[in-house]
Amino acid sequence: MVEVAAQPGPFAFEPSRTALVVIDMQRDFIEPGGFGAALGNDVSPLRAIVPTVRRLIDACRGAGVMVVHTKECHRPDLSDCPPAKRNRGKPSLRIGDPGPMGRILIAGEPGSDILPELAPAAGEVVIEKPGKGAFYATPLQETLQASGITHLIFAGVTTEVCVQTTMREANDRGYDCLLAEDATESYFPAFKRATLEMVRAQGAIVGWTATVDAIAAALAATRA
Ligand code: TIU
Repeated sequence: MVEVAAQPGPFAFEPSRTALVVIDMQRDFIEPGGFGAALGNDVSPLRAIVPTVRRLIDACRGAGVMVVHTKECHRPDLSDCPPAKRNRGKPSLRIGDPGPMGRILIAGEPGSDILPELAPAAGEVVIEKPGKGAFYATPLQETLQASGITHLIFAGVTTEVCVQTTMREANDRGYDCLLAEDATESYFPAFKRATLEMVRAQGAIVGWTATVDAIAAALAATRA
């Protein structure tokens, strides 16, 4: 068993029954000209977490923790993009429109790619998801069950949208969840702060939070 110094208390897990879920570290959310920028956001704060996410991925790989990557994207014919999603708000480019990194949020386009620094390793699961939550309309639950996974560690973007939605979905499916505080980011600093607090409030109503240093130290201790 590994025990991480977390909030609101220690988070204990068996590495072989745990998966790291890296949410949507895609060019479309982190680089100019993608979906995040089209929504009117300054995307630059998100890039700052890339080395920390990388450190967490490496720590998990080294300890035998399964690594799963997700990508928010839609089929080229938009058959999995509800008009309510595509027509929401007043973005400069809508889902499916051509942009500088190809069509916005479309599977197979350069913008939908995971950042090269965080590229999935051979054999790692990549889940393409049409929604904010990674369990909705995807094979994630079956994939985790087939590997005997009971605990999940979360990283990625954005904290209060796709990360939090997926953590809540995971809770209802019976997983214990840990959010890596400095390996997640939001376009809105106040929303990130609030999400970390609401996740761990009420005795970890959604889950635990811990730093990547704390998670990596706990994983390294098991290998020593
Ligand atoms: N807009 C925003 O904050 N997020 C998303 O649209 N998707 C994810 O969080 N991945």
